[in-house]
Amino acid sequence: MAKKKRTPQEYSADPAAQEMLILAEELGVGTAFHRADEMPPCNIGSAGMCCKNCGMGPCRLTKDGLTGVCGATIDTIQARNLTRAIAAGSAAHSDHGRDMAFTLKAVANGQAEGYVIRDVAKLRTVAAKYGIPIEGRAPEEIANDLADLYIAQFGQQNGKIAPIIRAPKKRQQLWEEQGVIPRGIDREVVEALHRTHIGDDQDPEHILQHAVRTALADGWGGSMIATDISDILFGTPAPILGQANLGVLREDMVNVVVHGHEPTLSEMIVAASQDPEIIAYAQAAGAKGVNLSGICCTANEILMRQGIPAAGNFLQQELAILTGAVEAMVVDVQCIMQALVGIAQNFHTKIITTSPKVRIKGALHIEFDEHKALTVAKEILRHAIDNFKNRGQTRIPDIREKLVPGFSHEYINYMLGGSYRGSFRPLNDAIMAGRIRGVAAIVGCNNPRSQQDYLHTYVAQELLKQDVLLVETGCGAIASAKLGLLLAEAGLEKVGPGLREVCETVGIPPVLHMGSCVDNTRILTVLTQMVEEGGLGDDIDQIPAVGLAPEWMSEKALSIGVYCMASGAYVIFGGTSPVSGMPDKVSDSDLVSRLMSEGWEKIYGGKMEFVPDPDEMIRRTLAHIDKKREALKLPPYDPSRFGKSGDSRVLELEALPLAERQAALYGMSV
Ligand code: SF4
Ligand code: MSK
Repeated sequence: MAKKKRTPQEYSADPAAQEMLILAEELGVGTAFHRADEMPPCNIGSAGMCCKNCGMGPCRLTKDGLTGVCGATIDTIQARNLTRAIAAGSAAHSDHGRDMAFTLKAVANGQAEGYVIRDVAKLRTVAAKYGIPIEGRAPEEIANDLADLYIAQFGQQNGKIAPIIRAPKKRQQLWEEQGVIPRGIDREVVEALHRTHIGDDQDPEHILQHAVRTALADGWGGSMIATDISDILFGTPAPILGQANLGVLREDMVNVVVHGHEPTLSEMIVAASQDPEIIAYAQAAGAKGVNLSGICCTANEILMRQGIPAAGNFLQQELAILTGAVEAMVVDVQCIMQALVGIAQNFHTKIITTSPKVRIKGALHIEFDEHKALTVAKEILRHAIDNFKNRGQTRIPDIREKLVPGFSHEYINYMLGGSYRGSFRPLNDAIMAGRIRGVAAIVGCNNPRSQQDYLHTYVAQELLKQDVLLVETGCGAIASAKLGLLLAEAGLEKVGPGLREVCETVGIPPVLHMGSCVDNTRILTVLTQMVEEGGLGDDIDQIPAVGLAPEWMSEKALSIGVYCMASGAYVIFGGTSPVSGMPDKVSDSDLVSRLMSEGWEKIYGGKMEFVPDPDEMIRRTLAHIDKKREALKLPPYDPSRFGKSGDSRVLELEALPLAERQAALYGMSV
């Protein structure tokens, strides 16, 4: 059968990406989109029906009743495969958190060149949560104690990881009863690998219980640590104007694109790019200066805090190089395609790896060391500037969109209540009144098996019409940014009447960009604070809220999905289920899927489902929100009650003659 090849418009919903994909075809250069067409997924592996955990296999369980050579059933194999993926995702996020903790330790001891503690207030708030003394102590002393506490969470053997105390009390009690509170972050990841080795844990339900504990070690452990320390060192985000899409690249400047996940090096590159010595070096090379932009979650980190533009999300890493205008793509960890080196060979772009954990054959390696970060950052920029003279023909799409990112949970609290009485009360009240029907978090990756950005933005736009407030992170947030949904004035055209009133009153976009993938922990904090505020039940599972990852692809996404589920959220993934089993479901092969939906819902109040159709995702999201509203005895959603205040009411009144306006305002007769 001939392979189906899609058009650039079918590959991506983003016109800038389409332009680059047309160019790729003209130049005969392949990208992930093309490779996805040429490499159809293995339908045995993608459904979780293959085990290669030992040398007696791989065993492919394609028929009813088949077992592996060791006797493992399909349910056991699917539970093991899923748990291994979650362990990898949890490890990736958590190892990022560990590196941040070591950086904090170095900063506290004056051993990290160029770094300072930018958010002392957050340092004190976080330290106080754990009983670290703060009064009368220098920030460095507090930071040293917090770094020690956080470093200890990784190797801790018994007890509970410290950040667990930040979850709602009732949730902590439930986790305690279920035996899923992580003892130590590394311990849960190691045990996940141990349990899924040949001849260990064979009971799917028991294996999945440990998958939950491993994912919680990510969400309420490694990721939360990463977010806390990034804010302490680089500043807690607050709204700032930014730009997104490939049109942020500049003809007249040296373009350096930072890609990956960790903010430690990229923040230093931001500082170095503004150094007069570097600007002069760039000018001597014939450029106006260094233009920095980001891809993936490194983009989100520096966009949230510094307003540095985002060149795009995951599937734009290769397309940025196709512009011919990128002097250097500087990568750290996670979501970096090996194909970058091959595609860069068609242009002058240098791929520079920087993490001691990541090398790619053919890339230039300049190792990052937080003890001399500014020196390393300047060295990288000099390489990029030296490469400017090698630039050939360029084709930068003239497409970019403004956005306002920077909605940390601290800022949301502040914007709703003000600096002296920060509070989630107005948000809870708006949900209780029905102005906001519910909240949805749209997070996660792009996947070239579906049209880039389409699922993210279609689901987002439909939910906005239904008065659902959106919070977004990762590549999903960049997809919405490219469409202008992260701007108050652009986004408000497209939202329901009640949500529109709230956004106009508070002055926010209807889609709040909350950061990178590790920053999904900010969403956990928002949900916890909504519970603590009162009126929406006493645990996260009672809040009318849903999490969606419409275009997921990474193992980290699976870990995020499971820790959100275990925290009480209904989580919907798009694309293919890694545990779908036999297509006709004639046997027990959907046991794992059922355990993850009905089974987990009975235990945790949250569930996780894979739903490929976007309209069905929306239907299930709204049904869940309405079910939770009903359980809380809130008024049923009725958009006709709203839209009579806010800007629309002001405009309506302004159009009236004075006497009629006064009558309407003060209840006087005309
Ligand atoms: Fe096959 Fe069992 Fe080995 Fe897996 S662990 S490859 S099912 S024999
Ligand atoms: S970068 S994990 S593609 S969100 Fe965090 Fe984007 Fe997914 Fe990577």
